[in-house]
Amino acid sequence: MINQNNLQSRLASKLAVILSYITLTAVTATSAIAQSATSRILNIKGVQVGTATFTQTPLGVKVLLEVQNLAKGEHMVHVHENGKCDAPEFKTSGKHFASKDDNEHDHMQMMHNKHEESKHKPAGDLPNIVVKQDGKGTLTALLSELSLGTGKNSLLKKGGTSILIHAGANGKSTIPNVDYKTRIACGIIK
Ligand SMILES: [Cu+2]
Repeated sequence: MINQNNLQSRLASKLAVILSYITLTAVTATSAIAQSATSRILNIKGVQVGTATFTQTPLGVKVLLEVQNLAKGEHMVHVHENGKCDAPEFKTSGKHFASKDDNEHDHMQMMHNKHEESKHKPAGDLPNIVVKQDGKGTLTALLSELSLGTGKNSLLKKGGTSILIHAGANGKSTIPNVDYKTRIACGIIK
């Protein structure tokens, strides 16, 4: 016959082990900075045309962008300042995402020389993606001034951010009769 007290104490110690495990898991999960984020990129019709993955590294956020079913040629790609993608114009995604340092930098530049436009690119600007004949393209890049942390320069900041693909680059459009700056696809970064 099993002693009732003995059984109770054995159950209690088992419970203690389970509880400490749960606590440990919870602490680990909440204290860690998000190490990666992703984005499903949709065109103006709501069809997915790309995926972006963002990974935190000591040097900044590494970006891998893969697209399909886009017009052949060079397309501008930027992180925009709002986590919104309302088709068909994607205006709600806002302007290019600039870090706080960018704004200070631009201000200093303007103070220094009012007539010369700042050459410093917003922190969220990526290199152009080149789409091949088959409609596919891949881009890897590093956003050195941005993070996936909790600060103002985070891609996961309050209000979110988005990744935008434009119709062309360097004044050239990939789509006939469509301005090269036209926003053709958008994905919220989560
Ligand atoms: Cu843009």
